[in-house]
Amino acid sequence: MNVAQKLISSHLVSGNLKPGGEIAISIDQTLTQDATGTMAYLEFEAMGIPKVRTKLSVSYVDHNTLQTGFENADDHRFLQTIAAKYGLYFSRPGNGICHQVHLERFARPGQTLLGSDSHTPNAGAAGMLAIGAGGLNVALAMAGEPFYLVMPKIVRVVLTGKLRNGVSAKDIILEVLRKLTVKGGVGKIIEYAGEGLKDLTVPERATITNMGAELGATSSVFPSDEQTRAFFRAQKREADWAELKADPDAVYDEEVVIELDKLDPMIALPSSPDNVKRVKDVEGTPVRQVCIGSCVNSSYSDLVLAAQILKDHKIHPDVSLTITPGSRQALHMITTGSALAGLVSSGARVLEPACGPCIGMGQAPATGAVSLRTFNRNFPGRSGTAKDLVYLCSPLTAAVSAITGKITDPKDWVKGQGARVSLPEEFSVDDSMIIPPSMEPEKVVVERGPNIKPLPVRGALEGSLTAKVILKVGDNITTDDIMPAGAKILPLRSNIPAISEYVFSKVDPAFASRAKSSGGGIVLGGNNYGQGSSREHAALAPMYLGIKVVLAKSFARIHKDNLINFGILPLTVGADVYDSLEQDAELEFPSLAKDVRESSEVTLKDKKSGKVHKAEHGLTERQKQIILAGGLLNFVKGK
Ligand code: MIC
Ligand code: SF4
Repeated sequence: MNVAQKLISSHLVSGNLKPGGEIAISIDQTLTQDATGTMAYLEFEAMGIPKVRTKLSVSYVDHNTLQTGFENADDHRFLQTIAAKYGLYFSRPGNGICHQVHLERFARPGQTLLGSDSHTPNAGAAGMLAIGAGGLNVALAMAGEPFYLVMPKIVRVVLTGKLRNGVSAKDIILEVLRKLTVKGGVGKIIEYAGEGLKDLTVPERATITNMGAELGATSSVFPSDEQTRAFFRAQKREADWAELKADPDAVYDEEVVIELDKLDPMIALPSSPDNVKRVKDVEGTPVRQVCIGSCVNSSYSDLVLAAQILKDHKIHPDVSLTITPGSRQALHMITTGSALAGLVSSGARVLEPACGPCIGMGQAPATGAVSLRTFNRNFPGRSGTAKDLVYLCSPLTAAVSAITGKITDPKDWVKGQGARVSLPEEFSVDDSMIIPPSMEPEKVVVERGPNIKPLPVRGALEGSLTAKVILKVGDNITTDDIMPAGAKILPLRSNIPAISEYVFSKVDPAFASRAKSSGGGIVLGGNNYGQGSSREHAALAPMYLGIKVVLAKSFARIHKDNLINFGILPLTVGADVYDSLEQDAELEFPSLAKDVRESSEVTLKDKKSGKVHKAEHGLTERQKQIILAGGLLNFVKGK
């Protein structure tokens, strides 16, 4: 067996390892972050279970740390008190980004982790099976239920040779994205192998598994080897380490080879993580902002690497440089070493350990300005500026370009000097900002601010339906398009009526009012609809507005699950049907519930042309029951 198969088979509750079928796996650990966590805990509370039933569950605060009003602070209090009451660890605001902290302090080789954030596979760097999912799926896992998914194909990515000076882990994953695209990983687990692994430290591996999310992959995983052991030793928890390797005769469904010694520094151009070119190809492009951080590139080593470049220079007068450490541990270590001094003297603006600019929580770039970021996503407008020009690259490329003021290939710059940072012998370990669950849970009172509104639910699926296509969109629509984030909208994550006003607001500002005035409707999308984040608000808020069906050429995994979880029927249509339907088309589904129950296809009629089409639902038996019940909560209550 390969590593992924070993992880799955040791947790298999139902199904088998043949790709394409539905399986269920038991979940050892869960994580949530604040922007998805408030809903997840409201959902968990609704299940009436006194204490989480996982080996470990952690609630992080990292997204909504900008407190421009009472909302985020209220949510933090809610999350802290609910964690204390229900047996969760609570990582306080300022302690760092969930994925960074989880890897440092909680990841365990051989175990499973389900997180309500799409970059949860970050922990795959430590030989875990780590999967991102909607908050409701995570709430069910906390209740001890298994997680259902389609058994993925396993892709082996073989890394041969050694990285050259100036080339780093970020360039590896950007190259994988260039080859496979943002939909190339859908229905797959990416497993890394080959001699190139020997030199890759766990934080470097995490850069690669983290951004597997951008491939649409179910997860990404590395074996657990001596590098992993060294990381656990340095984190002072070697006892948590266990070896996990593929058998020598392991088989894979697909294979990709990356020759590390031929790899160049890579860069994703606006505005998709797979729009990847060599840095050389865009060298000289003037840069106005450089941001180093986000869960993909904010480890201690990333920051030290940037500091090594920046310490003897001043940043270009036209560049604003921000540094966001991924965790308090990383911040503490650059503070006690000399790295922070080097960064500060270069002119960097140092932000608190959190998601920050990655999710549009400040640092929106200037109009028409190129922003060079070490982040994982550059979806249009995500930075907070309309028509933004965000490029994604490694910390090395970012640091060098901050000095020159234009996109610069770091390979030429770092030439003779060492451009790697080895793993420290010891990380500075201080878990005092992680609060353990209360010893007297019955005495804990859950604090609920006025921003926390109850969860809306819908009724059972309609027997028949007539509704209008109220929006037609193209390929690769992201959840940032459907339910934007940023400093203004994120604080409304625990208030569905309020946040629903912003559904599709960047694509079509009249969407919410049109949905309300037409009593709901249908959305028509192209390929890979709903790529990107795990935010269930991208399903929950449209459901609140009355959206009943999404027709698309294909769907991204997590968003499809979220649609089903909240009773919106995802239907797949061919290119001919997509082309023939205009926005405003009125569609009739004469036997909606019956079709879902009894067939794999749903019949729909275009009222204007009179044409009858078939759309596939591809739902498993369990998913059919969920959709018919009007969503997962109704389904669970019914059980
Ligand atoms: C993101 O990177 O888009 C987020 C914000 O972390 C999301 C979660 C969310 O929207 O709360 C994700 O990746 O799942
Ligand atoms: Fe936070 Fe950005 Fe990572 Fe999402 S991708 S968890 S917003 S740092």
